Amino acid sequence: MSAAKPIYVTQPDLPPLQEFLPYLEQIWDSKVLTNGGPFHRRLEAALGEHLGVPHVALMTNATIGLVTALQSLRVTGEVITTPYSFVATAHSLLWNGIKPVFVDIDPLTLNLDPARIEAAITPHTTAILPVHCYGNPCDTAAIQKIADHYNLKVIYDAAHAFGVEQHGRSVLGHGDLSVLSFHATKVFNTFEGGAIVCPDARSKQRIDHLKNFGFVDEVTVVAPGINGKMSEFNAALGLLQLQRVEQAVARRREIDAMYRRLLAGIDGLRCLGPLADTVSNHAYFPLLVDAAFALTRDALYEHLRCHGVHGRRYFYPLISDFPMYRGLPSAAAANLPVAHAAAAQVICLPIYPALTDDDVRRTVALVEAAACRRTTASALFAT
Ligand code: T4K
Repeated sequence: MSAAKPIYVTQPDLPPLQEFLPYLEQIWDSKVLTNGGPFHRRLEAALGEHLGVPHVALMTNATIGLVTALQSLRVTGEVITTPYSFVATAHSLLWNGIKPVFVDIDPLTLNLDPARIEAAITPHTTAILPVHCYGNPCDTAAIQKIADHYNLKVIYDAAHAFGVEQHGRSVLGHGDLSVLSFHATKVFNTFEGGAIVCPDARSKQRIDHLKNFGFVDEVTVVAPGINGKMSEFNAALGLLQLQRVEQAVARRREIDAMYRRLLAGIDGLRCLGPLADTVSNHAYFPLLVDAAFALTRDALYEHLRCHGVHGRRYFYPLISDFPMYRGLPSAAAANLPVAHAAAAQVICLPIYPALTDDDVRRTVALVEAAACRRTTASALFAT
């Protein structure tokens, strides 16, 4: 075990505490803590403007956001989704009594592969739930074409995709709804939090009702809603975080470039992306480790850990391998070869604004040291 300072896969970016205190004083003075207060309204408007999207409904977190988005579009039956994601993606379907149908991913983006969607559509299919994994945009045009042809809804799990743009516009404008996460581990955090990006005022209004138990007014309940409201504390923090997020992404971009430069040329490693014509948020730094590398992905993960660098194997195990999903026909390994390969190869290296250049060099030096094991062995055989 290493005595060096541990480095985790991420660390939340926070404003100086003093800057938050005036916001807290306002909350304490007003005694408005939740239920759509002034900070909640201000953050919804500010996010709409910042992200370049028409309507934003703040939520308590992305998981409740996904559950609510599915409810709001009255999605039932079967929904096509990816096994290569955080488990909340599929859980949101089970919470709605919907059957997930897993479809394999594209080997280059690790997002749902549109070429495999049609074969999974049945008379019970009502929607597609893709994930912009690591913030890399899905093939939104191909997915929409299929959805239009089969009259399916599309809800994007955009938990990783805060601020991501492609072809000059926000990726959050695609599909019927997109769901963001503002969890502590995300590019933009409000401690816990999330939002649903809506195309029009009507869909936002339905979500606003659903996240408040279905109440329309004091005596009218129009749907079996849930409590999905963001508190004033989280919303106020979000306003402050919004002032910092561009700088935070800029530092992430530098770290991403440094990793790519320093890791280039090491046999058996591939950095995911970058994608053409895309403004990334650098939410994650996924590295694929293949058979040409000296160690397996898991051995590299343990090697880094032993030296205090805590990368993460996002997303291993696959969702389809968890007990509540593995009995589904679509969860069979033979149906998901690319996802299985990715789950066995990816390690996400630390990336967050406070990560120093020395931290990046230390992480890469550990990877290089692991790579040298094979180089040394091959050199010995050659002599
Ligand atoms: N859809 C997708 C595609 C998602 O990735 C997620 C969540 C969701 C939906 C659901 O969103 P939310 O309902 O959460 O809004 C983390 C997060 O808990 C989870 O939000 C995230 N995705 C997932 C990819 O990662 P863990 O179990 O890896 O988190 P944890 O607690 O091990 O944190 C990772 C590292 O971050 C720690 O080693 C240290 C650091 N950390 C974490 C927390 C929570 C801190 O420094 N401070 C903190 O407060 O799941």
